Amino acid sequence: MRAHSGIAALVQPRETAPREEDFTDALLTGLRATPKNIPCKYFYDVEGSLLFEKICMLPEYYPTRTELRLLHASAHGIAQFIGPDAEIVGIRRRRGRKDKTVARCHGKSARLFADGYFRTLFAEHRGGTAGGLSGPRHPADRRGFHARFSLPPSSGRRVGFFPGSTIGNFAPGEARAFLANVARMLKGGGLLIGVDLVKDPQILHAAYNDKAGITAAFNKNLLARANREAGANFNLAHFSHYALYNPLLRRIEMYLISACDQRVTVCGRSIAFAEGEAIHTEYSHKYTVDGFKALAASAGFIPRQVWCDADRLFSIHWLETK
Ligand code: AVJ
Repeated sequence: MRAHSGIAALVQPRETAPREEDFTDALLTGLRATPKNIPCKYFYDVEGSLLFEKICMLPEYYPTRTELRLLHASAHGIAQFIGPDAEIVGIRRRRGRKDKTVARCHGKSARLFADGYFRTLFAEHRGGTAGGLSGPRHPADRRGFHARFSLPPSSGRRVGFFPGSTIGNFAPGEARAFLANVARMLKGGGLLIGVDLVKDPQILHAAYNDKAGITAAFNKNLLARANREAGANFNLAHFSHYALYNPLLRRIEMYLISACDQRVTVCGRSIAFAEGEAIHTEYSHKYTVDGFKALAASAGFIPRQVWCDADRLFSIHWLETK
């Protein structure tokens, strides 16, 4: 399916039809498991998506602005690899009926983001000027996406665009499986993917423990959402945000920690929490440039180019399919 703008959504074939009860089911399953967990895809309801947009603008959260600057600074080189006749495909992971509004928001901002960026890329590539586009924009920024350029007609060569280091939410094995799937869907084309890098743990720690407490609110929103949508009665004051960088597994690990022995009702079921007990909520894996290239190669891609910022905080990889 090709959108009018030239940006189509690539839907993962493995995803099944969404159901209303998905969140409640996943919540009950996760909270009955040992250790307890809530899948990170449930962060992004309307509240959570707004909190995430705030995270992206935090002084400590370097990935978004670094990636945007890098995309802009590397636009000419990126455009050379993409070529003039590609069909740019935004890759989305999130779907779900309960998440419909959110999915729409996400889809829309992702599309605006990709559209704006690739219009800039192509305009620069062809020596034009992108009307109204003077620099990198935050995805939430609606200004600047009205460039008068249209993408060149598609020759059927597909280029995937997967920014934001969302790939980091997968464990490396899952990431390989996901990339192998994407490689199949993009056969004959390529993938432009943003990947957060291994770095000084202090920088990582600060990025997921911001002073304003927005990441804590984002994490706790899972419990607030459970109260709103899954008939739960979590007392948010009785849980705390805990995020750390695990340098051996090269990932941020995010948890909600129970401050006391307590029982919480979720959809009519009583769940016990011991003092200090953790609910795992997210992993955010970090890669070295070579480590990610090796992962991409093991998924069937040919790594062709990498762009990094001067501080080596973030990377953008151009991967080709065989
Ligand atoms: C959207 C998955 C890339 O891992 O940095 C931000 C989500 N979690 N702060 C990340 C997130 C806490 C983000 N990703």
